[in-house]
Amino acid sequence: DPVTHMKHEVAKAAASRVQSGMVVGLGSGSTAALMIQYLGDRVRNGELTNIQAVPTSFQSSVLANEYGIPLTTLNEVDRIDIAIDGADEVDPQRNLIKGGGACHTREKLVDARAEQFIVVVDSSKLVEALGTTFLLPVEVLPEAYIQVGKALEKLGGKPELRMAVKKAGPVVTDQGNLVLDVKFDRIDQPAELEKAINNIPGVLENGLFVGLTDLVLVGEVDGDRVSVR
Ligand code: DER
Repeated sequence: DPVTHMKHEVAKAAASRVQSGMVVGLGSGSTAALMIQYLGDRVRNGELTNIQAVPTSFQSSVLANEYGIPLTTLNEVDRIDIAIDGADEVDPQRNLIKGGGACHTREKLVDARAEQFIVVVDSSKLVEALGTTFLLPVEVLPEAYIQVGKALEKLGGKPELRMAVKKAGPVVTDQGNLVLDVKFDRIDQPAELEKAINNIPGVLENGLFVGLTDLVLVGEVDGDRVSVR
């Protein structure tokens, strides 16, 4: 289907930008998963040598192991040359909402540290303003989710606890925390809202990625074209 085709095109385009010797941040989600697969192909066919990858989730670690991409950790590298990750929304200033896969805490650590942070999306993720098509994910300490929810309401949000599908009860993140998905009508000041939310006691991280994106690769509906923003 066209969306899957777009995801493949941008994932391949992003993976082709990785050069031998690089330290690469591996994003999470379905588009990043395809990128990891293309990267693995390039490692396996000998095109790419001595790269090291920093994962952003259990998902990206498992995929890297599956495709033979050598893994390292944030504390062992002195730089990240390029990070490639998906997004749930991209606004005209290239600010993002991420966290659809509940991986945004480690994603922001890696994406913010990278010399070049490349976002890979299909065109359905492009929005005029953040918050218009996607709830804002907030990772919270389990013992604080009710009081954090109340603080988010004071900021104008409507929080709901993210429930799991293949596990009874709420989604548990790779860090052992819970996720509140918060409805904001339209986020016109993402930088301010990101700071206000992360200042609430009990919040680990929220899905607003402001001023971090260097390049957005967009899979266009007309098939093979990948546009750059
Ligand atoms: O959870 C995440 O942040 C993912 O990167 C998400 O934002 C995009 O996932 P998708 O590529 O499966 O739509």
